[in-house]
This record gives sequence, structure tokens and C-alpha cells, in this order.
Amino acid sequence: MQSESGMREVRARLATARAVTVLTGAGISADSGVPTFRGADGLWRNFRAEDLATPEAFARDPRLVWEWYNWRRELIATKKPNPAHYAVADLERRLERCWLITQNVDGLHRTAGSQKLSEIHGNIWKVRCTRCSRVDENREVPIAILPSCAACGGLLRPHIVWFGESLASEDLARSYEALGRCEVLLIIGTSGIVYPAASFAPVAKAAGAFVVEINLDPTPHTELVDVSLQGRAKDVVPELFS
Ligand code: BJW
Ligand code: ZN
Repeated sequence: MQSESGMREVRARLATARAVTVLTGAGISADSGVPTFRGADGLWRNFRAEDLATPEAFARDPRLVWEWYNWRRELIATKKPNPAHYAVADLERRLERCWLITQNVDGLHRTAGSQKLSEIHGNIWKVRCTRCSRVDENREVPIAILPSCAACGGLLRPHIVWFGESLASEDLARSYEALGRCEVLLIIGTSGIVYPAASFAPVAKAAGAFVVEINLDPTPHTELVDVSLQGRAKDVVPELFS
């Protein structure tokens, strides 16, 4: 569907919907200056996320992986939510049933005020003990390389879901519940290639939701969605609710 008529249709759907679910990816934070994963500016010392975001990489060289996270923590600490994050947070206040599923670990949705959310890939401002599994918030920038657990002295790792690791079962359960009951699913700024999030659009569609994608470029979701709106999240998303 073309953007003009598509935009009108999405606004009309959102104006009457009582249950809306939002799925976000790195593209929504790109407008705050956080590099995406699969853009050239997301590279650090020529490593790809797939090289560093694995339990094997951390077991092999925890120092290198912590250095990468410190680089990202320093970068993210300087960034602020943009109008798209705020528009999503506003939606939660206006609707009976609203749930945000974010793949982003930067915490910008929380800073913008979202409270009904699942951070399905974790949060860069939390650490988890590799020995006793205790999770703590830790906003030090930079964090001490090879940090240790205050409770048991074990090595801390980022509280992030790496490739090959399972998502938290309560996050998955909440996500599927929100996908199954929503009238509208908004998918904002994700390349749609990382599972299980890549399967969320077809799940919502099969359950009868009106599915909308907002992205700079076409993605594997584009063929499936009811409306695909091409543009920057910070420009398009606030327009949907104005
Ligand atoms: C804009 C914009 C602007 C830019 N405005 N738009 C089934 C089939 C095949 C493989 C698998 C499968 N099931 C599981 C797997 C393995 C794996 C996987 O999916 N691999 C694929 C690469 C094929 N998945 C997993 O391992 C997951 N675990 C799991 O499923 O456990 C069970 C299991 C394990 C093993 C086998 C089978 C089952 C865990 C996935 C965890 C992903 N974690 C990461 C890294 C975290 C590290 C960290 O952040 O520190 O999370 S991967 C990375 O990708 C990060 C992101 O959250 C995630 C998604 O990326 P996203 O957000 O889409 O970003 P980009 O950069 O890809 O795209 C940005 C988009 O924005 C683009 O489209 C731009 O156009 C757009 N954009 N500017 C609007 N201004
Ligand atoms: Zn511990």
C-alpha cells in the first residue's frame, strides 16, 4: 500500500483499537544516534555482533567481550530517547491494552517512560553472575573489566541474550500473549532476521492482527504486512498518533 493512503489507514485503525502491540528493533534507536547491528557504523574493531554476542566468545575471551560492551555502554550513555520512543510510551497511557516488545538492550524505551514492556534480548545496564545467576543493575561507565559478583565473587557477564541462548520464558509467554490478542501490531525498525522475534509478525497476522511496518528499507516482513511505511522512525511514528 502507498504511504499516503497507508498512513491514513493506520491512523484510523489506531484511533479505534483497544489492544496494540509494538515490536521495536535497533532502527528506532538509530534516530537517537545508537548504531544498528547490521549497518556499517555498528562495527567495532571489525568484529560483527555474531562474533562477539555468543556464549562461546565470552568463554574464549571475556575481556574482549567486556571491552565491546564498555564501548557500547559509553556510546549509549550519551544518547537520549527520540520522538518515536516518546510516542510509543504515550500509546501505553492511552490504551486499555498495550504491550511493547523490544529487541533493544539500550534502555531508551524505559527512559522515555514505557513500563509495559518486555526487553526480550536483555538490558545493557544489567549484569548477571555466571556462577549464582544473580542479576543487578550496574550503570558504571566504563565498568571494571572482568567484574565480579558482590554475592559470590563469580565472573559477571552482561544480562543480554546472546546467539544460541534462549529468551527468558516469561518474556516469551508475555510476548506471545500480546501478539495473540492485539488488534494492531506495529513493527518499528527491525531487520526481521533474528529469531524468535522474526516470527512475531506472522504469529500476530495469523491471529488476525492488522500488521504495520515502519522501516527505512524493505525487510522480509514487508510482503506479509498490511501496511509498510517507509521512513525514519522519529518522523513516521509520532505522525501515526497525531
Ligand atoms: C530504521 C532506521 C530509522 C535504520 N528508522 N528504521 C530459526 C531459524 C534460524 C536461526 C535461528 C532460529 N531460531 C534461532 C536461531 C538462531 C538465532 C538467529 O535468529 N539467528 C539468525 C541470525 C538467523 N537466534 C537465537 O540464537 C536466539 N535464541 C534462540 O532462539 O534460542 C533458541 C534456539 C537457539 C539456537 C538454535 C535454535 C533455537 C537469540 C537471539 C539473540 C539476539 N541477540 C542480539 C545481540 C545481542 C547482543 C547485544 O545487543 O549486546 O540482539 S543479535 C542483534 O540482532 C541484537 C538485536 O536485538 C537483534 C535484532 O536486530 P535489529 O534490532 O533488527 O537490528 P538490525 O541492525 O538488524 O536492523 C535495523 C533495522 O532498522 C534495519 O531494517 C534498518 O533498515 C532499520 N532502520 N535506521 C526506521 N531511522
Ligand atoms: Zn554470584
